[in-house]
Amino acid sequence: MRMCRSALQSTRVGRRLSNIGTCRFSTGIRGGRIEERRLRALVVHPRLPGAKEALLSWDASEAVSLARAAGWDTGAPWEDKGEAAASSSEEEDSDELSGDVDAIDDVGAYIARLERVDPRFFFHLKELCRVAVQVARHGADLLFVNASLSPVQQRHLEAAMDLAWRAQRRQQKHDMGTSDINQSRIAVFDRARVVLAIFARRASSTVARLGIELAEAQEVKAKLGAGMVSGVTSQLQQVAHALGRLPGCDKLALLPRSGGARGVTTSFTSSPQITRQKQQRAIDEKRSRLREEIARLQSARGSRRQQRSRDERQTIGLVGYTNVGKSAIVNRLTSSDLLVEDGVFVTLDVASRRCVLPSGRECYVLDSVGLIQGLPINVCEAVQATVQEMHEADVVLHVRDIAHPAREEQAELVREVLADAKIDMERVVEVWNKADLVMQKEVRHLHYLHQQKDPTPVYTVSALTGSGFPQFLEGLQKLMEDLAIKAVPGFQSSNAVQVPQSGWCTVRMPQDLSKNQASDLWAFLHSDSAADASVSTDEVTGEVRVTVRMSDSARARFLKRFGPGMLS
Ligand SMILES: Nc1nc2c(ncn2[C@@H]2O[C@H](COP(=O)(O)OP(=O)(O)OP(=O)(O)O)[C@@H](O)[C@H]2O)c(=O)[nH]1
Ligand SMILES: [Mg+2]
Repeated sequence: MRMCRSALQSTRVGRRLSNIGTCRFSTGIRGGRIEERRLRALVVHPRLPGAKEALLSWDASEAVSLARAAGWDTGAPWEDKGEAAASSSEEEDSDELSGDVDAIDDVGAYIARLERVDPRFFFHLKELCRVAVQVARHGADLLFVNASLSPVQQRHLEAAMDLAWRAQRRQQKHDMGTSDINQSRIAVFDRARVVLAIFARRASSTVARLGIELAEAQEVKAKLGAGMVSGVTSQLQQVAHALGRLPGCDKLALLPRSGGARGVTTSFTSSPQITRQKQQRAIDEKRSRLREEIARLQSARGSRRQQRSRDERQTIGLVGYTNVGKSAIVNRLTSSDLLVEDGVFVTLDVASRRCVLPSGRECYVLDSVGLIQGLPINVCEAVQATVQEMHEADVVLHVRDIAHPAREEQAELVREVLADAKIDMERVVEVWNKADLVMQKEVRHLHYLHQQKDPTPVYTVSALTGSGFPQFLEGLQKLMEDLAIKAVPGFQSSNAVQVPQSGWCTVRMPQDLSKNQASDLWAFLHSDSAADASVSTDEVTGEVRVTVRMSDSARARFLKRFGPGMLS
């Protein structure tokens, strides 16, 4: 056994990496092979005053989805819920702190009801003890608090989780005679950190990976600023007291001999301030190195964007809360096969596809990274790229899951992000997806309510069945044409061109056109409106006539460039 332990400790997987994205954990060596299992997470959803009770279970299940997207096991510890409750009923009777398994709801999250947020631990003391007991009892490898934690709260929670970790080891020793399992301490994640863990796990591009490294460096710096664990000894003793009731544990054995927890016992060779300054300097240097590298790589992405704008095709960007069906809509519009899955953050990078509108006009459609409450927009490169792309899109489709109970909250968050990014709301159109899951009557009612507040048209579609797409495409085309006309120089000024309705028209090509003029004209007709073009020659005058279907915007551009003489 000793051999196994040392071999295990010497492997990278044996120790949990400090990196945000770690999701696997070695449990030992059997038959010469390292056995791995997924990290177990205790998902704690804090229920704070003011939160909608009706959305409680959705919010908790979203937290569980986030943990699963990070690659963590959220189910296993709770499957023996009844068993755990029965076996420990004796202790629970004697102490309400160690009970409360009912607080783990059907979706697998522990619901912590809080009156207010504690500045030191996030949870009030009683709830903190409960959380620690849950973590210890179920052998969780990490704690995910579905909220935003300050660096101080994170540090203090880590100290409390150290006690839970000691309790886990003692329990294992008590039950199995060994405490080899779970060599690593219990990490604490808040919502932003989990999002980063998801991106870290699945980041495929170099920019994305560097972005994660930058976020990690920022986090380490914030933690340094939070200082040491101090002034919470009595609270930690209370936690140890609650944990001491678990089988094989006793309060005194849980508290570290120095009387503190991780952070308190750290020894410094020089003064703490000097060491911290040195560490901060090193982190700052790393951050500026990473920023430079990211900027360099992003300029390459910028030139790809310029390439798109040079070929004059308009761009439609899709934005929306995660899991609303953005990729499914892009697939339907462009006959692509982008990954579509039920879960959060399935799409982790912006993708561009070509789409042909009913008029035959081509444009680009951009799928994007979904947004979510508590998303660390400033540190997540992929999310920043999404916002940037939306900024440059001609039309932004705000996709909403109309069947979701939290659809209004989700929409509000997206609108806030668009407003923060100063995206012109005139270019934003709402697309209500998943209409197949909602009764027609309800959709009509929702339309009515929407129209009371906002007269801009919304499109109701189902990416699954294709319903609503013909009207959606027509509306989209019209909007893009209107926007293109506005973009024509001179529009709405004193010498603005007169733009007739779109449709068929005839271009008469005089015989005295120079070679250059003729080729220019043909190039224009070919690129902008050549679909269904037919060419004839007047037998008497020899004039060439091209009958083409032109959109309003193409017609406006034609008139600007070649004048009204040739068009009828
Ligand atoms: N019933 C129904 N399900 C849909 C519809 N559109 C998408 N879905 C489902 O919704 C889930 C999410 O779809 P995606 O297209 O991956 O959603 P997304 O917005 O791209 O999600 P992220 O990339 O994670 O932000 C998948 O399970 C789809 O099958 C729809 O119109 N009706
Ligand atoms: Mg997607």
